[in-house]
Amino acid sequence: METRLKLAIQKSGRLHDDSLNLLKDCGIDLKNGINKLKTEADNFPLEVFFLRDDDIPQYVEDSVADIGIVGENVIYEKNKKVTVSEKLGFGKCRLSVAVGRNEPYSGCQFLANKKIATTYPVLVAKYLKEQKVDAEIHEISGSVEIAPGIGLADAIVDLVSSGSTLFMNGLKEVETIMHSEAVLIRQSKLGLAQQQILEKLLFRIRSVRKARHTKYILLNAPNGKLQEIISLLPGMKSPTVLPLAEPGWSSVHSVVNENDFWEIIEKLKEAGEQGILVVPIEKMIL
Ligand code: PRT
Ligand code: ZN
Repeated sequence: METRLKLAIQKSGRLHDDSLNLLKDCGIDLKNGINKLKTEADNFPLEVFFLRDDDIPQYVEDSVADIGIVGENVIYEKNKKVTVSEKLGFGKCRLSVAVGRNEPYSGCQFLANKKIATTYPVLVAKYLKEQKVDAEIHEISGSVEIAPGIGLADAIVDLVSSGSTLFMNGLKEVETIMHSEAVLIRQSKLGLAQQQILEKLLFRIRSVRKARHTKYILLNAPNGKLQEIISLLPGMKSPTVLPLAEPGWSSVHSVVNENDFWEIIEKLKEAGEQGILVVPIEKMIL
């Protein structure tokens, strides 16, 4: 039987769609049946398990799954023996301490002898130990943000992304314990065949992620301005310059990183460029 790599992803929740989209962008088509416990890919040696995110590190540690996609917050809370192979750039959030909006918070000593509600008791205990603060940790399983309002705790530690949950519950964020994003984890004892499939998958993931952060731009310029324009465009190696049918004009093509994109466009406009075409890149093989 053909060797397949077993991947565990979240069954439903915040990481589910982005995990499936990543596979899709990697050109991996899953058979129908994502409502089941597992499915397989049609065109890549991959089997996909759908699980609760909390269970994924354990399944990977136990080699039931070879690899998994899960938030860093879950890995470090569960403290399992798994290796992080790649950051995936989605599911970004932070684990933060929050207190009532009107509390006179001036530093983490405020938490001394207070009750802290959280679903992350391991990470909170580690943080309090590092900060040399003695506090009481109340582990609860959900709706942490309502704990101060109902008198269950003086502070909470929870995941925050936009901050609106804290705001709506009259809380303010006062410390960040860790930043987290979805990562690809692997078990420690992968066989050679699985290792090779993982390398192929990682190669595709990196190409997709590079492309997501990069744009392809095309513009036409009079030859007299080419040097100035080329100096503004980094490109993968150097921009491509092609002659246009109209004498004295060229077409310039280049690849621009998302972070520098607007700055470069502004400079090109200052240099007199107008007809700039920007297109997304599907994959980048470097
Ligand atoms: O059912 P299962 O156990 O699989 O799912 P779950 O309910 O435990 O997890 P889920 O789907 O809520 O989150 C999965 C992962 O997404 C987390 O482990 C994080 O790595 C990541 N993630 C990113 C988040 C958030 N952002 C996030 N904002 N997980 C939870 N939240 C919650 C937070 O707990 C709080 O209730 O969203 C609320 C705050 O959001 P804002 O935007 O109001 O700040
Ligand atoms: Zn969960």
